[in-house]
Amino acid sequence: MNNYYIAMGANLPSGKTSPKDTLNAAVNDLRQQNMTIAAISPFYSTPCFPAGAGPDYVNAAIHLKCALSPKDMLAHLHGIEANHGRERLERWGMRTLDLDLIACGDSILPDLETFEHWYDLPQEDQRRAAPSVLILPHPRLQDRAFVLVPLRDIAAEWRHPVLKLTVNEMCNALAPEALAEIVVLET
Ligand code: A4P
Ligand code: MG
Repeated sequence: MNNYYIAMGANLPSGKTSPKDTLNAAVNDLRQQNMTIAAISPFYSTPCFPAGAGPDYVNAAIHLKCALSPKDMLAHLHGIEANHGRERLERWGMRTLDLDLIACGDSILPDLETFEHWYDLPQEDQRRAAPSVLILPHPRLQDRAFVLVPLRDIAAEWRHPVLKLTVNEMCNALAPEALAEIVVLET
């Protein structure tokens, strides 16, 4: 059984469905497909990154247990994104639903060298280049308060297999201003 951590995000309505309701619907989709939801974080309102590039996001994190391989899991997540109106127009563009694989236990995929290439990618190239293979852990997770704060709720002690830091420690390494911008959504 694999332990998956998944980051969910949305900042555009899908038809008449709000980003928050799209996230709820995606959770239901996952629940129905023989996956065990071990934990789910609260939903958070987060400012769009890059700043000013669109409406605020709703973000959350989920811990799933299932037997699918990482590649099949990503394909499965892409299927759910497509069902909720996701179109891939531009990298880091606005979206009705984004489901990113953050980690699968302590797997490093496809190998340490490829992980390090994407991890070390200069900022100006990050926006232009998207990997064609699955990279795990997600190479930007340590930079992003909108990923780490929800992840801390469900996996504070998960340890990054390359950086050797826990989610708690990665959170504490972020600027306090960045953490303060991530606020729990009123339900
Ligand atoms: N890919 C490789 N590794 C992974 C992985 N671990 N998880 C490949 C998911 N996908 C992975 O992803 C591009 C390609 O990366 C895929 O074909 C996949 O095979 P994508 O989902 O098609 O494109 P994307 O969503 O634009 O890229 P990515 O990397 O998911 O974008 P980011 O970096 O997640 O940025 N601001 C706030 N506040 N909250 C957000 O959630 N999200 C983004 C998206 C921008 N700003 C945001 C948020
Ligand atoms: Mg994505």
